[in-house]
Amino acid sequence: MKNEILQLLKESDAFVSGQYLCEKFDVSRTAVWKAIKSLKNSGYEIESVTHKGYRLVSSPDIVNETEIKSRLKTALIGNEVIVLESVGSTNDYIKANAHKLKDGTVVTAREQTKGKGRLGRVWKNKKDDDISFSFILRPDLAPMEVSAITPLCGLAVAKGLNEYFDFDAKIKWPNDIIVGNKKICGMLTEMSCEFDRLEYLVVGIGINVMSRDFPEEIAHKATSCVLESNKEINKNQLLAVIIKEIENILLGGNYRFNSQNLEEYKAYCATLGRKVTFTRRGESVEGVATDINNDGELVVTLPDSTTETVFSGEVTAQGIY
Ligand code: BT5
Repeated sequence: MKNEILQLLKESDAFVSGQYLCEKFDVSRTAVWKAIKSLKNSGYEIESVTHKGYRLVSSPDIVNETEIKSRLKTALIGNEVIVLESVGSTNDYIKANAHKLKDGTVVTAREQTKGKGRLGRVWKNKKDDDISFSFILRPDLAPMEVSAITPLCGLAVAKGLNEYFDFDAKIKWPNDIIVGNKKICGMLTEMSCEFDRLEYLVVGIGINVMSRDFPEEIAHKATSCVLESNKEINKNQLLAVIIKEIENILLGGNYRFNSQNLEEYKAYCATLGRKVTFTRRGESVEGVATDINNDGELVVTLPDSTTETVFSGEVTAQGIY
């Protein structure tokens, strides 16, 4: 009911009477008052005047189910939106509740207390400053057929950020989004499989939005939307723009690269053309990143002109953190 009341207040410039809200939702005055109190606690400024009712004065920029859903026009991703006050990790929440979550459900949280990076690393974020969200998908595909999911989502996030802001986000292969050579977004894809059948995928995306400073160990390589753009930011709007891009690219191409989005990915990929170092059988190898193949793998040309395909693991690109 809280979200429905919020929606009504948003749609009305005038006061909405307490009596009207009680009748509309068939609840007591106390229940309405509690919902209003909870909205106020979430940062909504609501004026209440005896005999007149309630009026929304201003909304905080926090993730909110109603505000996200009202801006989403997607067919699958975001059909259900769950907003949590605080959670360890939105990826872990989806995995723990996968059995009862519908295909396409988006889970976001005002705060993650145990945000995860890849390979056991930590993803740092601050309450209400950043966007952390995950979604679950159950495509009827084999695990091998979704190998390009993370780079495809990377392309979508970079495109979404560039559509919303006036900056030039690029992709650091395979899936960091960077602006001016600093990381603005990280992604973590997890999946559950039975033999060769994919049960579900969870894609988790963390975007630095309002953070102006970072913990010392990442301060040299992290940036945020507010540091890179003067544009006024509405997190719910930004999230909707990004989800729309993800759906277009993933569902439009059936989870694969096609010639069009592969060309786009290459144009967005800041790693291409740079000297790179990667590890092969425990040994450090240097070369130049020259191409991306249809599976989203990085093709590196070595000094002897042979090529090597790098499909996972760590690649250090000269000039980017
Ligand atoms: C990632 O891993 O970049 C994946 C991050 C995924 C976060 C999302 S948020 C929603 C969902 N729920 C989760 O629990 N996770 C996902 P990786 O490529 O391994 O990079 C991790 C490294 O990035 C860390 O070791 C730090 O060096 C750096 N890092 C941590 N927090 C950062 C931040 N806020 N901005 C930039 N760099 C950061």
